[in-house]
Amino acid sequence: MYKSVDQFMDYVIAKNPGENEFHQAVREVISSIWNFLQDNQHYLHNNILERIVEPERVITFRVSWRDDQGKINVNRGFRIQFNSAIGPYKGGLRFHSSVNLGILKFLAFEQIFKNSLTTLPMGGGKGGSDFDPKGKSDNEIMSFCQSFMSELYRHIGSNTDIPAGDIGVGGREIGYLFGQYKKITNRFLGVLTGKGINWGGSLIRPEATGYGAVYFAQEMLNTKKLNFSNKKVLISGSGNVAQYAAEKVIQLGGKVLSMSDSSGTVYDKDGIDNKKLSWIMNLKNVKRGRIKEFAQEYNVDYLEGEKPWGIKCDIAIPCATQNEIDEDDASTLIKNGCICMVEGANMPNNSDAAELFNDKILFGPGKAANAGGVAVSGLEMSQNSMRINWSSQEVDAKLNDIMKNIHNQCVEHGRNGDRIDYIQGANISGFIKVADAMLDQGCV
Ligand code: NDP
Ligand code: 2IT
Repeated sequence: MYKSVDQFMDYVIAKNPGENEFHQAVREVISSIWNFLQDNQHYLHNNILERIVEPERVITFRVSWRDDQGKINVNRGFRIQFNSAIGPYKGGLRFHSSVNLGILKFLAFEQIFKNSLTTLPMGGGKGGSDFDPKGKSDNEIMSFCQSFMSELYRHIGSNTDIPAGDIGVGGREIGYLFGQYKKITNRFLGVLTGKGINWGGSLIRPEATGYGAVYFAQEMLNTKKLNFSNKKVLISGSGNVAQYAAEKVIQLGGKVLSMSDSSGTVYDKDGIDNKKLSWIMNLKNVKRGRIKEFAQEYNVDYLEGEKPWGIKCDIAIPCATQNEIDEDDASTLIKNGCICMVEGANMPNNSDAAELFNDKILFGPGKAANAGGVAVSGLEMSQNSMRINWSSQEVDAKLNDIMKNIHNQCVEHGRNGDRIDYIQGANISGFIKVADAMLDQGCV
């Protein structure tokens, strides 16, 4: 039996060398549930810890595809089927040049607890490729997606593993992946979520992660009798999650001061309003341009190569990628008056930054705050099984309820005097359901 978090982490690190993001995600979960485990020794006696950090299955495969010049390119494809104790594996696909085994294992590990928090029956998985979609033609994206699915199809299924989008995978990619799955198997199944609305998709799935993060923030603010009205909000990223977080903040009367991409940040002192946001959506989703073009079009500041965290704000919603905020950024944000940090992205704060925020201000960890996306994916699966479609209002109301429920779970297991430790609350709640299911199902 492990005597300390450090001793357990020595085991994890020795067994998974070089997978830094995975170590980071595991350490966060294990340290925040450690005291709970000491009071609930049956989890330790049944060795749930070693079992829960070992993926049930890891699949890697070659993806060969032809570019527009006719040259054959090779990428690596992955699917991590981490835990199926409470439902079929469920989680997104990421296409980004940085993708490697350690990053996908961190994402799949987080997904186990996130999916558990949603209250829906979904296990944890993640996948993707080191394919870089930047600058690729539509035809090249399709060629890659078809080749990727030509191998992935044999490992997934509507009751086995249901992938969706993540960085670099949106509606266009899900369409090409679904088309290839259907062609190979001759089956029209709910085997992917984030599908187009005319062929099995759910209303509100594109909006769900961003909206859900803002609903979660509203719940956190509410514990202090605060709300979004007239609050200055920093958003990073300008993809799916960022766009709909911005849309909801604007609807609730907040002022969105920034958005960004990997090249830099736009700082709009007047606030990005609905008209400007729809310009950005067209830029990113249709023209596939850079955020700098927004600064040129609307004559606002462009901070080349910078992140938004030096700008004074009340609320920060990072929606780009992991470890985009370090301890210095966190100190600056707190010093500048930030009262609430909501993780739209997965693990956007490094460990030191997350700890600082969690001690000092309202801190919504990703596995709770961004669970709205996968929650509505779960609702898409339900609609597919029933062969019906719910209205936007119905799905949005269910999403709002789910985010409130996740907030309640964080309060239940994270209350510490008059303070709520959301990291502890989310991890303990997420863990109990999965660990109990593993115990029920025996030594598998
Ligand atoms: P998109 O691909 O739609 O957008 C990603 C955005 O983040 C882009 O603006 C991109 O800029 C920026 N970005 C990506 N990587 C980096 C990097 N290494 N450095 C700086 N900027 C970067 O992805 P999503 O909006 O779907 O995902 C954003 C985050 O939200 C991720 O952490 C994802 O895991 C998480 N998430 C997504 C969910 C979903 O349903 N889509 C659900 C829950 C969490 P550029 O174009 O220059 O690369
Ligand atoms: O990180 C995430 O939760 C996602 N990318 C969404 C996963 C999903 O299955 O909708």
